Amino acid sequence: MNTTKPKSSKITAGSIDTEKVSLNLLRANDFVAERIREQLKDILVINVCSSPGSGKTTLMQKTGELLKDKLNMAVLVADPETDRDAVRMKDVGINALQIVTGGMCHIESQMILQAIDVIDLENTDVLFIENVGNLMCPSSFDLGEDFRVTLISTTEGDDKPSKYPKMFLTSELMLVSKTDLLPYLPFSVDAVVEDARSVNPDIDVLEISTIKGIGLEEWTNWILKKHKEKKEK
Ligand SMILES: Nc1nc2c(ncn2[C@@H]2O[C@H](COP(=O)(O)OP(=O)(O)OP(=O)(O)O)[C@@H](O)[C@H]2O)c(=O)[nH]1
Ligand SMILES: [Mg+2]
Repeated sequence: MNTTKPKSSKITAGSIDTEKVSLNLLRANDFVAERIREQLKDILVINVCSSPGSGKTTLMQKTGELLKDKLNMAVLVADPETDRDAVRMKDVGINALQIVTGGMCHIESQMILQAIDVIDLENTDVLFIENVGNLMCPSSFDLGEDFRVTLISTTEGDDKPSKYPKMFLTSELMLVSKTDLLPYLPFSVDAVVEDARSVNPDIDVLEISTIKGIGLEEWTNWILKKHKEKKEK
């Protein structure tokens, strides 16, 4: 049994500690997340979050291409409607399953529990969960992942981490995406990193441009290292 505190109980500055003063309404979600963690103990599970359109699916497509000779990957991808993202991934040969949330703004762990029964995980080393595009709601829901990775694209503005703190507080890695657009935008990488670290001093940061291939070696090395560490556990 994992004894570390669930991510749902991580609180941002100024918020109320529900553990002490009221019911933790996410306890059922945390319980299922723990079952997923036990079931997927041999697979590295990464929950990929961001605002809509920050480049999650494009990154998954490219990651599949870069890792295909090293690791078998699968993706569970959630959107409120359509199967467009799963189709995009399948088009490039990735084992992907679409979760349509029917308008819900996040994934809950019971959806993952159902999905892992359907997707073929027999030969999977790394399971990515592409969350619904949203910097708010997904942050409270533990999906049984080993790591949470949040993209922040240069088009979103460098002041976002403190405005949506729980997502950055509960993420192990922040990917500053679309850096190819930096010459055209009033966006400071230093400022966004400082803002994210004011919320979560431990957050790792990588700068990437998926379409220009910048920072992707560091990203795939990060995945390979985490996979190796999990295997050795
Ligand atoms: N300039 C630039 N555009 C990018 C990059 N990566 C993705 N895009 C573009 O950004 C747009 C959104 O990319 P997606 O990969 O669909 O983003 P997403 O986060 O999966 O979107 P949702 O699933 O709807 O939340 C597309 O038009 C991509 O081509 C990048 O590195 N640089
Ligand atoms: Mg997508």
